[in-house]
Amino acid sequence: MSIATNNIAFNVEEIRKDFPILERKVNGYPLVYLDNAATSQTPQQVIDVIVNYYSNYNANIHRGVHSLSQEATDKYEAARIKIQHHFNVKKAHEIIFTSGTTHGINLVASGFASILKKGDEILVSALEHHSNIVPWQMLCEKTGAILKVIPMNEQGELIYESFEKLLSEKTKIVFLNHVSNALGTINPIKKIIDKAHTKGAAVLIDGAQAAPHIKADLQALDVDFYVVSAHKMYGPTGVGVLYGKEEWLNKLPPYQGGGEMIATVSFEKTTYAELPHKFEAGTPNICGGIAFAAAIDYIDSIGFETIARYEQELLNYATIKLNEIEGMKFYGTSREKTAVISFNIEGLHPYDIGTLLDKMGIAVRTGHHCAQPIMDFYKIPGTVRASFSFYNTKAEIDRLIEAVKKAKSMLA
Ligand code: C6P
Repeated sequence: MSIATNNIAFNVEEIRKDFPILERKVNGYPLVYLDNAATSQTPQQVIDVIVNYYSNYNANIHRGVHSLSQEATDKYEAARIKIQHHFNVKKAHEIIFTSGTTHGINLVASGFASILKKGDEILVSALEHHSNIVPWQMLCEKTGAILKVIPMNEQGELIYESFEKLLSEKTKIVFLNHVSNALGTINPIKKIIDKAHTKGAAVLIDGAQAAPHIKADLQALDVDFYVVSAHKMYGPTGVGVLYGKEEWLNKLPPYQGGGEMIATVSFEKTTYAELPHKFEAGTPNICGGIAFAAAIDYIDSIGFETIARYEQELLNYATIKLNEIEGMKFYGTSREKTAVISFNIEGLHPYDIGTLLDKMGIAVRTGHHCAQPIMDFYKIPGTVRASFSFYNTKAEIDRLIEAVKKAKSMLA
């Protein structure tokens, strides 16, 4: 299948050749990988960067005078700048390397312990992944701050009017995702950020599910913190970034102590390094950071506009086809959504469907998707979630449909 875009012709069959894993079989069937929201697959271009790092210049960074260390340091810092430009961030030191989204959120939540006092309020959306709930609950336990929840509607959208009512001078930070992992809903983050700022509240956006699909301009958004994971952006696991506005990062205390994050150490007193090193204790995932930048190059070589257009086409096709199956119920029907379909079939458990799909070579996620409050809202134990990427095809969606029908007849 090939679609015409501005001036590039996007040929999915050519793209698929970049992903060696898509060649493999699972349970005797060619793999249909529809679990991209959990982790995306890695193109050969990124795998090559990883192999090259360990084959040619593996060394610790920022500390050696020797050539390998210098080479690794240069590539790692170049990766930071690539990521800075990708997200249109003003200063490179506002990009902090982390092990992923979860790490980034914990870093900020833990730092806010020194800012919040008893009775302060923090607002969370009802659509969050556990990573963007639990660290804040822990913060509330520590500080006596109060967690308030912005509710959602049946379509899986935040109720903006409720957010306006909950927001007050007592609100110190608002945190929500750009895109819901369980439903695919794209949240109106710009509107929320601007409104929160009128009351002086900071805003943290969990961009884990948006980053593979939407190019966020962090200066235009005027967001205070934005967190992502490389492994959902065609990069490796164990690396991500936290963006923080310089003034906020200066206000927060270090998260972990150790090497790299200090200026001077004595038994009497330690002083901390400047940004970004203040938040980067210990040896980082050097290869991961460099490969993350390569993944961004890869995405850019296709282009976000092309990706969005193609993935929306897959989403529309899959939604229409799945909807023809009797007993089908979708969760998350927002008009603004990424290519994620969460569904159940009347009378069947999502886990049983997922297990049978796997037997037919189709990888989806089943369960609560680390978003139990969303499942509680719908009063269900979980859903089957098919999440699409630009390397998926309509033929693969046809296989999903046939497999769901087969699973249904087997379980009936
Ligand atoms: N969601 C999913 O299947 P980490 O594990 O730190 O890279 O990302 C955590 C995380 C945070 N926020 C959102 C919105 C997420 O979707 C995720 C990861 C995966 O939906 C694995 S649980």
